[in-house]
Amino acid sequence: PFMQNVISHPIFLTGEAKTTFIDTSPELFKFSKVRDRGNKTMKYISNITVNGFPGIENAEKKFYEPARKPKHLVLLDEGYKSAKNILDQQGADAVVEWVNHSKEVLLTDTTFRDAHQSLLATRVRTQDFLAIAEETEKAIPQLFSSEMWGGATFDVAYRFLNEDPWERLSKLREKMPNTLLQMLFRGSNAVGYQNYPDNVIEAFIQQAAKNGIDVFRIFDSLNWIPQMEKSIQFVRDTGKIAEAAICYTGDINDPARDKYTVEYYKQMAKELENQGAHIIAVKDMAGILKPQAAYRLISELKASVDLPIHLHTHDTSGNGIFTYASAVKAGVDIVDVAMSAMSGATSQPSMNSLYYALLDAERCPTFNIENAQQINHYWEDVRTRYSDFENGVNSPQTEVYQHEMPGGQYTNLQQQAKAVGLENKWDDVKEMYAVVNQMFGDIVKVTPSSKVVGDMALFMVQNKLTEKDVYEKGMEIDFPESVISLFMGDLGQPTGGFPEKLQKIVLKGKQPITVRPGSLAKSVDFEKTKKELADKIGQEPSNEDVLSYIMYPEVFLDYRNNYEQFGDVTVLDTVTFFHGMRTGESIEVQIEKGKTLIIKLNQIGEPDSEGNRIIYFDLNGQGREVVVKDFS
Ligand code: 3PY
Ligand code: ZN
Repeated sequence: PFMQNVISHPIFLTGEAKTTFIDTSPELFKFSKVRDRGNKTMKYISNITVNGFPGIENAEKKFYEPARKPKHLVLLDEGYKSAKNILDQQGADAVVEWVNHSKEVLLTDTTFRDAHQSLLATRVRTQDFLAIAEETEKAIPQLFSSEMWGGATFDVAYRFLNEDPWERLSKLREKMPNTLLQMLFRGSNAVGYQNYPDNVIEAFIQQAAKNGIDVFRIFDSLNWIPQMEKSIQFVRDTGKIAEAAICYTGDINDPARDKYTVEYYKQMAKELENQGAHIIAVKDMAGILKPQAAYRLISELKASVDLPIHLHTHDTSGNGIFTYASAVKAGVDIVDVAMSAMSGATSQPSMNSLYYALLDAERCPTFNIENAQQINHYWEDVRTRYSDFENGVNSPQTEVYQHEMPGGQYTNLQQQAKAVGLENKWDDVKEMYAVVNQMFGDIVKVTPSSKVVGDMALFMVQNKLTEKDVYEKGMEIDFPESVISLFMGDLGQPTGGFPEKLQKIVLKGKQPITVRPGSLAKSVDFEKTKKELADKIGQEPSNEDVLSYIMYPEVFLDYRNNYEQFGDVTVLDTVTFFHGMRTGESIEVQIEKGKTLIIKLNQIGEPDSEGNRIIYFDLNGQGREVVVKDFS
């Protein structure tokens, strides 16, 4: 095909083709580029078809009807001014004012982030968001924001979905120009599991703001404000909205849990207000804020600070709507909900249910419920494609009040347990999680501190260790790296300090730090890192690439490596992405506007003595063969 391109090229035909002709006529390579992409895509499909997708059963690919899309939406006038329009035209303070003056409760839709992080191990792909993004914005323009980035979505995108999270951001930004896009930011831990130098935090926030994030929900995994201050300031510097979160732990109405009292939360809210937060979030990441406690906490916070209060919960216990209704009565300004089909259980409460729970009440949110129900049809259908990642929590689990595990961690820890062969010991792991929390001194449990508690619980169950064993034989035990790091002070300081006895056992003579880890961390030299990365990937990286590489060096390089091998797999439909193809099946893959590959899988050959199979395809009608190693 290349030679055909050459001899039919107009320059070649005039006889003017010189030795530079090939170099200066990139169109000659157009054909081979498409073919190259086709080969890479078929290589990916072959591998998944033969070996399955990591972490899920390699079962028969199921048939699905296309996901239903909204049939008719009732649209608002063109002139409607959304929260995003206010931010862009009048700035962050004007948005705060607007929220403060809104009589009804406002909503953040978490469907694109926390909902699938909490229900489907964060595995929902960009393609499935993009297909409904525009309609969602049109259907419910009254939303305060859409939480669609941050938390675990960042590294899961690279690690498991072969996707660039920055691309997800820019594509959603394009599709939702009138919606505030919100991210979950782990303070000094950014979107990772460890502390990063201040200049990395600053650069990350600047880049995220530039690429489209409007609201940064900033939290610290130990509620240690020194770990949040810089992030709040960096967000303020970009002109975007700094929402500072208080992570809710314990039970304010239980006198036995005297570490995290109403006073504690009020104090924290006031400090965050003084630090320059625009909004205070109460982040009930596990869903343990009970309805009566919610009424009390929100009432007290509203009386203590002038800022809007944004409540986040998970519906694990089944009490989410009741908690929100109580909070709404107490004056909460914004609450986090998800599309019904992506709500409930370890996810957020349902937007649609909340609407009806508050109907005819003074502060019922204003939006078109039929529109929301139509958008929900789409999610009912899309969720079925991710059934392999369901966490099995199909009914309310009040034991969350005992183990206090964050909804966003539930599926991840479950996967971690499965990976070390403990899937049948899941109940033991949950129980041990509560034991470890008390051993650690009753700490705030949210990423990354929750991951440390989870690692320790898994470690103890795996090694059949009791709490007593740890105190008695701890000096001979090599604890997980994350546990040592926590007790070293690498994630900051917990309320009331570390339990000294356990700290000594874990650290075995090492000296912990008590200052902010970022004050000791050396600044990253971005230019140098850029060069180092350029050497590794053989091309000039973007600033986004450099930030990702700093946070996840191996994950990022693996992603690049996969990209080299398989090309852009985000263009594959979700079922093919996870399950490959059936023999005889044809699929269409749009690799770019106007360029579609038609791929037919004809036959899967028998493995040779080395386990290699030949997979026979037609690519746009021409026979192709791909060799793939069968690892079974
Ligand atoms: C995350 O940090 O990923 C969380 O969802 C915390 O709740
Ligand atoms: Zn959450």
